[in-house]
Amino acid sequence: MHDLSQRLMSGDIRSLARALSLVEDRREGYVEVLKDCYRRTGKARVVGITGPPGAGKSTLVDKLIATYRAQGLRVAVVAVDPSSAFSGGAILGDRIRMQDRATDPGVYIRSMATRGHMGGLAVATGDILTVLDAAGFDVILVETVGVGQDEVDIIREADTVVVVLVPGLGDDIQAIKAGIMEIADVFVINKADREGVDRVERELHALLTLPGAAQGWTPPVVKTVASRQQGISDLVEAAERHRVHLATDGGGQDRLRLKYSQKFRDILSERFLMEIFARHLTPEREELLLQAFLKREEDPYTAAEAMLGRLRWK
Ligand SMILES: Nc1nc2c(ncn2[C@@H]2O[C@H](COP(=O)(O)OP(=O)(O)O)[C@@H](O)[C@H]2O)c(=O)[nH]1
Ligand SMILES: [Mg+2]
Repeated sequence: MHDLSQRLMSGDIRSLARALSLVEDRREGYVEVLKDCYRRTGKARVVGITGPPGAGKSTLVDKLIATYRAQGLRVAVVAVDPSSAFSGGAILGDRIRMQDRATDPGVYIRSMATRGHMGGLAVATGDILTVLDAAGFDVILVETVGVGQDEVDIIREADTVVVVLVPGLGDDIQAIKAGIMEIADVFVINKADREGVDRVERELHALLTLPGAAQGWTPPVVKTVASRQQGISDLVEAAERHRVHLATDGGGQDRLRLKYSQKFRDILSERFLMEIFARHLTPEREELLLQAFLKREEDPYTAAEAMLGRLRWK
């Protein structure tokens, strides 16, 4: 066993931080740490919180931390916010908001770098969850901005997906319907202190009662005012009901199977790419190939086959 694994599993927070960086940056030894951790996973429950920027996700996360802590549970938070890659502002804001949690040893908050993951952001996030699970956290909250495919993939790592909406986003409900709406297990209408709550609620219920919408589980709709701690216990309870549903209904197993078949394929493609790049494709070589593709002197299919061939005869 990697000595970092041993130490993070015994609760050493500094080793945990080092292991997470090792894994996130894919540095020497990261696979060993993941192998060690994998066997110790399956205990944490992962709750994903997604929704448009400014919906109050971080505020909700902060209140959820407080609620779970009051139940004696250890809580980790993974903040994945692509917008912070441009401004740096979002994450900083989150840090300040969650500052009073920073001194609690039962809480661990981690921001994900959103760029430079060869296997993709979702794969990196999944691995971070594996390490946190092995480190013994009871609840892991993952905050993402629900916009692109990356975020949909990340949120699929969660056992329970909470989609946060706010009043006054009527058209947006239609817009996010296709992607995030489908994977919502619980809906939150946050900022319920604002006008237009009834309208969002009506629209949501209309969507949820569409033919074929419900399959064994109809996502409950919870109204919250996160900034005033209202509705948080309803949200916790809704998430808990979903956990019980997953555990008792066959749907939970199907979901896990799907998740792990995806995970395995992701690992295969990432390892494959890493192997190719490490052994046979220097940046210079890649640049030459690119030039050749652009000039139509070479085609990418033949080039890919040539790479495959090299792996075979290695
Ligand atoms: N009026 C109102 N404001 C809220 C509520 N929840 C959060 N906010 C505010 O909305 C803003 C964005 O919140 P934040 O948690 O950063 O949103 P995020 O981008 O989804 O993480 C902050 O100024 C919060 O104080 C709420 O229930 N009602
Ligand atoms: Mg946020």
